Parts: sequence; structure tokens; C-alpha cells
Amino acid sequence: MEAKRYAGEWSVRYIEPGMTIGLGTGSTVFFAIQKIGELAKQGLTVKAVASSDRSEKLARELNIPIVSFSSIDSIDVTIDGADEVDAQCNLIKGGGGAHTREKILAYNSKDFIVIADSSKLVEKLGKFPLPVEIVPFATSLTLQHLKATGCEPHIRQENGQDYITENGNLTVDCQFKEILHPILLDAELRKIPGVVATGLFSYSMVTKVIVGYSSGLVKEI
Ligand code: ABF
Repeated sequence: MEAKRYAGEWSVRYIEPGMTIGLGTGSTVFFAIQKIGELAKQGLTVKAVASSDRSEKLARELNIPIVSFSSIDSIDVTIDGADEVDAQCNLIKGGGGAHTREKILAYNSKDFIVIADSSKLVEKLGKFPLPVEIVPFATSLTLQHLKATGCEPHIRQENGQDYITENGNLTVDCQFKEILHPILLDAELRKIPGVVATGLFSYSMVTKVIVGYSSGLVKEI
């Protein structure tokens, strides 16, 4: 947990007064939002858009002004976590169930800063099951198409029921043996009607990755 805190707190140095910032979701972002709250208390003026109700609630509790996505043209910097980061800085995200909104934030941000503890660094993506958000219609057919791409797809459950995203959809966790070509796989999956968004984020979206270590070391990639 300390390694996550180091990465989260380090990331706020990229926030400047007057910026519109994107808030990701997860236990690493929690520390970044807390730090932004401290800075706001000391007079930093920013506004924020959040990728989830959880992050929005936390930001509001800390008096960070939240604005709706429809009221802004772009985001200066988004800070978000990841489930896996490969050697090229491609990402798997979505373990927390919010990757579709997180991708919209990242895509619309001038800078997208990823924060992670060192356990998230991998040579190749794929040990972590890839989250894919799908519409809850013709689910069994969509699952067949997902399976045909080479994975074992499992509809995510929470408290014995299907996990429903904040967009009203299902999440399918797709276990691949190994993801050799993340960008090609993302394109292949997105061709399937019913797929809303995958948790694969290309390196081209990422400005930098901030990695925290339990020793207190922080590295930027
Ligand atoms: C979000 O939080 C998700 O995309 C990702 O699943 C998760 C990161 O995990 P952590 O809670 O360890 O920060 O960013």
C-alpha cells in the first residue's frame, strides 16, 4: 500500500493552478486524490472530472470542485492506475470496473499519467484477465466471439450477481495465455458488435508511468 501512496503522491507535481484534471479510479488514485485535496485546501484552484462515482464522491468530500464532462472541452492531465504495465507502457486496466470511462478521460487528456506500484510491471500483458465491457444483449453470442479470439471469457460477478458497470453494462474478464500484440488485439475485440470498450490502453495514450516501490523509491518511465 505504501508503494501505491508514493506513486500517487508523486503524480500531483504535474498539476498546475487552473488546470482541468481527470481523476481515475482505484486504490492508487485514492492517494493522488487525497493529495490534490490537501493542495486544494492550501489554495490550489483546479476543477476535476471523475471516471467513477467512487472517485467523484472522494473528491467532493475533499472539496475538489467537480464539473461534468459535457461542460469542458478537454482535460489538461488525467491521473489513473493500471492493473498491468508492459515494457512498452501498454496497459491493462479495468480491474476496478471503470475502464470505459477511464479510456474516455485518457483519450481527451493532453497528458495521461499512470500511477502504479512495482508489482504491476510485466514483460508481456495477459496474466491479469483483460476486462471487456459489453452491452447486456445477446450475451452468449458475444461471449462466443470473444472466445474465438483465443481467451476464456468469464462474466464478472459481484455478491453472486452479474457486476453491472456505471454505464449499465456487463464486464467480461478475458483470460488470455499471453497478449503478444495488444494494439491488434484491441482492434480485433472492438470489431465484435456488443463490445463497448476493452481494458487495453495503447502506449501511445500514455505520457508517463510513475512507479512506486515499497522502499520509497519512485521511478518515472
Ligand atoms: C483503475 O484502478 C483501474 O483501471 C485498475 O483496474 C485499477 C488499478 O488498480 P489499483 O487499485 O491497484 O490502483 O485505474
